[in-house]
Amino acid sequence: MVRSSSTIILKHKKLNNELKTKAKEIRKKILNMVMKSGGAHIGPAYSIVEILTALYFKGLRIDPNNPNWEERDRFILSKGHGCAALYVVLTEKGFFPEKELDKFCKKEGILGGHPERDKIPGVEASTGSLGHGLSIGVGMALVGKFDQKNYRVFVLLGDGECQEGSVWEAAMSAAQFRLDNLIAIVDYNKLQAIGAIDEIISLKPLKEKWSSFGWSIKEIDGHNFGEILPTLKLVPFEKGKPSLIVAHTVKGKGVSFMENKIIWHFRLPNQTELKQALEELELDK
Ligand SMILES: Cc1ncc(C[n+]2csc(CCOP(=O)(O)OP(=O)(O)O)c2C)c(N)n1
Repeated sequence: MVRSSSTIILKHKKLNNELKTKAKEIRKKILNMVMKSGGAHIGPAYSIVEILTALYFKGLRIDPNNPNWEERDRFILSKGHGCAALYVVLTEKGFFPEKELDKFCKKEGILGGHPERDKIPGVEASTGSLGHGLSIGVGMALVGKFDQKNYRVFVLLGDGECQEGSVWEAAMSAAQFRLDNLIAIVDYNKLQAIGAIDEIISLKPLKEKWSSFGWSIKEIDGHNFGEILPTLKLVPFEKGKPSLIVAHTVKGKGVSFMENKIIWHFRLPNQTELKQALEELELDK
């Protein structure tokens, strides 16, 4: 008995370490990709690397060889400006060749500054105009219920994005329709494009707001695989209710001078900063 529980702990440790290594690789590839194109949004992408890594490598039921498989789980990146992270994760999973990353934001490529559903294998919804992903997710989840399918719909939202009224309309309908096949994740990094959420329109108390809208909630550290993976395993948190994961994150996570600095919402590093960032991403942190 003791041996079997220590074997399980070791297995979890090994998996978490593998995913940490994967996340580090993904951050490096994001940086190299945006440097080639001159298009940025590094901070918003770095904030969601662990969430996407956990979803795509351990959470979602998907088949990269059959991206339109009817039974697949659906994932919507509602904060479409964080797409650099999604693109790298999709290539790592084999949805399209890695060389596409070299054409990010170029007219000869498929990867635009915001994700487009009809161009990119694995992208379920075109996003970028904030506030729409959850409504699209409600529609997909509703169809799943009507058609008696077992797929789940995951929607990743920005915290600033939650200031949009349409998010709350979608949240109300999801509860009304008892969509326990819908899981929203809020990337709660406390910063939006031009400042701190609390100084612009605070979301507090975030958990209580969603809960009063009829959702079942769990709160986690959105960079810790030891918390993300077990939480994903628990969905739906309650039968008959949509689930919300409030993921506490850091904008620009992984590079010290980018972390929590609003300027890295848009900025591209100069050569000295690039070198430092890549060096830091090599370190075991
Ligand atoms: C409807 C709409 N309004 C404004 C924008 C411009 N915009 C792009 S990113 C962003 C900030 C979003 O903040 P948040 O949701 O907190 O995401 P984060 O930057 O932290 O990833 C804004 C306002 C947009 N894309 N869509």
